[in-house]
Amino acid sequence: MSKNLESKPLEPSTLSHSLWQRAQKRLVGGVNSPVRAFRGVGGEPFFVNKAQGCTITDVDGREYIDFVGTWGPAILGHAPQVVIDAVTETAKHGTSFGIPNPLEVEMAETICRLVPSVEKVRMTNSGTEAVMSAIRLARGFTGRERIVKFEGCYHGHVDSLLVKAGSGALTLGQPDSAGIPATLAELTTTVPFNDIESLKAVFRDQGSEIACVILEPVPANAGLYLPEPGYLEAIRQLCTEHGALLIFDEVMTGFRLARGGAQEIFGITPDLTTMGKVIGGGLPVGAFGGRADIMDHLAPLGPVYQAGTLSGNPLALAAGLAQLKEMERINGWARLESLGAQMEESMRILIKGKPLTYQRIGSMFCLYFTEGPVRNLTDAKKSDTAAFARYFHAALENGIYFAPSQYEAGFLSTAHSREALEQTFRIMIRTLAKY
Ligand code: HOZ
Repeated sequence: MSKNLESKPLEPSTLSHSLWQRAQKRLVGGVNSPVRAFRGVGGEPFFVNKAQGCTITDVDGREYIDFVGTWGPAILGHAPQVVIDAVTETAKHGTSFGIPNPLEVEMAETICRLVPSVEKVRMTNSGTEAVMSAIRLARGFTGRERIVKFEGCYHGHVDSLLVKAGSGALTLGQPDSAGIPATLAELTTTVPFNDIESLKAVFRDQGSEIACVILEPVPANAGLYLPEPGYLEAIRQLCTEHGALLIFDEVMTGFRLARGGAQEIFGITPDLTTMGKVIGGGLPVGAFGGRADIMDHLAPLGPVYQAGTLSGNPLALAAGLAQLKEMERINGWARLESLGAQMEESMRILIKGKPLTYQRIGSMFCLYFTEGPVRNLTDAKKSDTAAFARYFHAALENGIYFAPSQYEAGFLSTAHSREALEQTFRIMIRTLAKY
C-alpha cells in the first residue's frame, strides 16, 4: 500500500473484520486474487455472502450499490432468476461429465453466431487459460515465437504477458512479475497503446518473428481508454502485411459492449478472440476461437496441445447460455447503453471544471483523477491514486462499491435501475465536491 493512503480498519466488532483476521492467516494476503485485498486504496476489504440485482450485501448486513459486477460477468446483475434456474436444473443431472455434452455444442454455436470472426471455439475454465492457449496456438500456427502486447493491457496471469501488465499487477506496482524466465519475457515486445508509429517500428525490426499481436481492443485494465479512430484498423493491416495473427482479448468487452463485442463496434475482424466473464454467467469459464484454419491446429486435429478436465463444464455453460439468451430477449445492450449514457451525463456535469477525466463506452466506465486526455498507460498513471483512494472510501461509506483500484474499470448491469444511478449521483455530488 502506498504511504499516503489512509488505513481504515473495519470496526473490530464486525464479522468482516474477524473474517479478515482469519483470512490473512490462511489465505495469502487474505485473498484469492490480489486486487481484492484493497492494497490500492488502503483499509480492509469487506466480506460478501449475498448479492441480488445491482446490490451486494456484506456479512454484517450492509448493502452497497455494486459497480464491479464480479469484475464483469454479472451483466444482468447478481443472481438473475434465469441463471439461477438454469444452474439449478442442470445441477440436478450432474455437475461435470468429462464427456462431450450438448451444452458445449449450443455454446459454440451461440458464440459463432454472435461473433462472426469466430468459426470454431475451444472452451476453457478462465480467461487466463483462454489467452495462454491462444498464444500457444498462434505460435504453433505461425511457427514464430515473438508476441507483441500493449503497455497496461492485462491478459490474465499468463507468463509471457505479465510484462508491463495492467490490472492487479499495475495496482501493486508489479507490472513485470517475478518468476517469469528472462528468456520467455524477451520474446514479448511491448508498445504504447494508441501509438501506431511504435508498432510500425516493431514490425520493421521484428516483423518476420512476430507470431501475434494481442490487445484488449478497449483497454480496461489501466482504468479505461479507447482506441483512437483508425488505430485498430492500422493494427489489423500491419498484422496482415506481416503474417502475424491479430488476437483480440475480449474477456471483458465480449458480449458486453455489444452482442459481438468490441470487434462489432469497431468493425475489425481479428484472427483469434479470447472470451470469458459474460459467457459463464458468474461461473468459471473462458473460451477462445477464431478462423477455422487456425483453430484446426489444436489437438486432436493438429499439433498444438490444449486440454482441461472441467472445460465445457455443464453448469458454467448452462449459466452462460441462460444469460446470453436473456440479454438477447430483452436487448440488454440497448438498456446498458442508455444507463451508461445517463450516468455519463451526470458525471460530466459533476466533473466540469475539475481536474478529473471520465471515460465510458457502453456499460464500462472509469473516473481518473487527472486532467485528460487519457489515451494510454502513461496518461493513466498521471492519475492521483491517493485522491482515488479517498473517493473510493467516501463512496463506500455511503453504500457505493467501486472497484478498489484506480486501474480497474467500472461495470453497469441491466439490473442497475435509474433510481440506483440517481442515488449514486447524489452521493457523488458530495464525494467529489472537494476536487
Ligand atoms: N484482475 C481482475 C480484474 N481485471 C480482478 C479479478 C478479481 O480480483 O476477481
